[in-house]
Amino acid sequence: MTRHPELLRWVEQVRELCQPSRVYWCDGSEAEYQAVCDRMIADGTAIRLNPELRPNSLLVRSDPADVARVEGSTFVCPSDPEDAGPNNNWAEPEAMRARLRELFSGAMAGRTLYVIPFSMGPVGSPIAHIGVELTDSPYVVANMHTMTRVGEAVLDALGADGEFVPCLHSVGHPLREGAADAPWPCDPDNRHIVHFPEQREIWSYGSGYGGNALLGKKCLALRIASTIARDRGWLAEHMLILKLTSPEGEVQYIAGAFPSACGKTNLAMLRSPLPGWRVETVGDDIAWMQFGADGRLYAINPEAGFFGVAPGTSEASNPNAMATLRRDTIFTNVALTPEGDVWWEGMTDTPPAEATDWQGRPWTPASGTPAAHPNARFTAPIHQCPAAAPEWSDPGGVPIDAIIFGGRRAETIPLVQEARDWAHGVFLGSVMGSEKTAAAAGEVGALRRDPMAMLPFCGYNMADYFAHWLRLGEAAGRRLPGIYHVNWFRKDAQGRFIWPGFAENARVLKWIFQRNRGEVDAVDSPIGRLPHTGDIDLSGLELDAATLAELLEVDSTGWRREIARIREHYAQFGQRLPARLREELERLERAL
Ligand code: O2Y
Ligand code: MN
Repeated sequence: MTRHPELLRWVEQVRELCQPSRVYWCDGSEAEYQAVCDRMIADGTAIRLNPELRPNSLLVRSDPADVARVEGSTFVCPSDPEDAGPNNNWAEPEAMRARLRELFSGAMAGRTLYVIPFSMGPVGSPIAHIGVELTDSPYVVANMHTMTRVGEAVLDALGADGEFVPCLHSVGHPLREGAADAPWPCDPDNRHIVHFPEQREIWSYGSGYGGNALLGKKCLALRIASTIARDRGWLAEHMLILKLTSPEGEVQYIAGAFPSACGKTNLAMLRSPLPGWRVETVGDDIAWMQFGADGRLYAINPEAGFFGVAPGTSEASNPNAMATLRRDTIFTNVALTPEGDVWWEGMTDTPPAEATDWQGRPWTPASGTPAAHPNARFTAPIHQCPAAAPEWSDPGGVPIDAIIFGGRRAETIPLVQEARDWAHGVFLGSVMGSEKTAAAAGEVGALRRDPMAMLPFCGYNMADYFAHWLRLGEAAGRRLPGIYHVNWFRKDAQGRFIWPGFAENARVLKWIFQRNRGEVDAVDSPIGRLPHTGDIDLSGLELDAATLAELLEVDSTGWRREIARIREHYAQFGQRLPARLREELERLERAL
């Protein structure tokens, strides 16, 4: 139990407001995990998969109206709307609190209020932070067990007066006496995912899904943590962290920011085709980074699991992910096979002859609808990943040697470019963007600028966020990581991808590694430093030097078009945009 009076007071206030039938404090034990899984099975929320094929694993089907993060219903509420910036939905904080109190009033009637003390990052790490999620969803409890560190050790670390982020969540579906429950209770018409950055509070109502409900992830570890990081001089980023080891046994750590649908999890778990080169995983989604006394930037992965997209994951695209989810996994919105195992589009070349789709309907390949929802997910522990680096849970973090920004761009943006310096790197991050795929809402191919892949996750005005990045690079005595921009998605005139991507991206990682060690030169160009074509290792690959040259060329016409579009993107930030970024843009224009 806790000795923390403020925590006890808050739980009592929420109990009075939400009127649950009981309060349960989570201890993080295996017995507790099994009990909430059994609860979900008894409630009709989950199905146990065939234990011989997928031991200790569940399939959960969500309500079809509650299948993804909802950016339109996500709010950031500082007192001054300018502090939320053009990148966030703002609402007047007191009006929003009044609305939330209405929504939460009696919202947990007939349900258990679970108190989940959790640590983002290894318990006791100087970079870690503690949150407490109050929720009426057993699905959230089970997922938080895998995604974070839950339990008594967290309460011990919190002590009587430690700092924690209060995270209140309800599915918004009170259970009236004698009424039957829904398999996936939710209130999709009234969803509110609300952040109060000044008070460091999160309130989430109406959705049970992923980023809306597992409040340690996007809400705490990115939106709230980004504001803490701004105030305290560190970085909370939407980045994978990987460890790259050369044949000589030299190690570098690389952090990478990519918008969704760019293969971030695949890159974090990549199996290198280059003899002797090895990639290991520290994290696939979020990095918290602080400068150490030696001036280096140290990163931890604040999470303990993967909440990965299932469709497209296969032995070919990501064998390490497939091995990770062989057991002890919660699958959400995938298809069920007659043998009691899971399936999704892209998992095998040949689909099953029959299955039950993500909505519980009979399905065959002739159905004409996907068997799994495009945003179907697996929740699996990192320690089950064969590629997990032993230091994935090191409390001190790993020293970052390079930061990669990337997007999905069919034209103009080269395979890889190196920033001249930190400020140029911040410029590259501030203008990055990605073209929409069929999996995302909106017109396919339309470009969405997504600076540092943080557009949906930066908890304050993005212009101030750029300034924060620039400031961090200006402090004396720092050994800053190199910054790079990559693009695996260039297409030829026929619309075919030019670069093979997936595991072959290891060839670009090798060049970055060698650049960091000063082992290869680069060519100065108007857009930054580019590789000599001979320095990208193409051994064993059917890609000739001329094609590589095309991937690395400076397309002046394309860049001029790009500059005009960057100007439009920057205009939304008005005078708040750091002058240094405008200067970088002008310098690029002059150099072209
Ligand atoms: O749709 C959701 O709720 C999940 S979103 C998500 C999950 C894991 C990693 N990244 C993301 C994301 O949207 O960036
Ligand atoms: Mn993400």
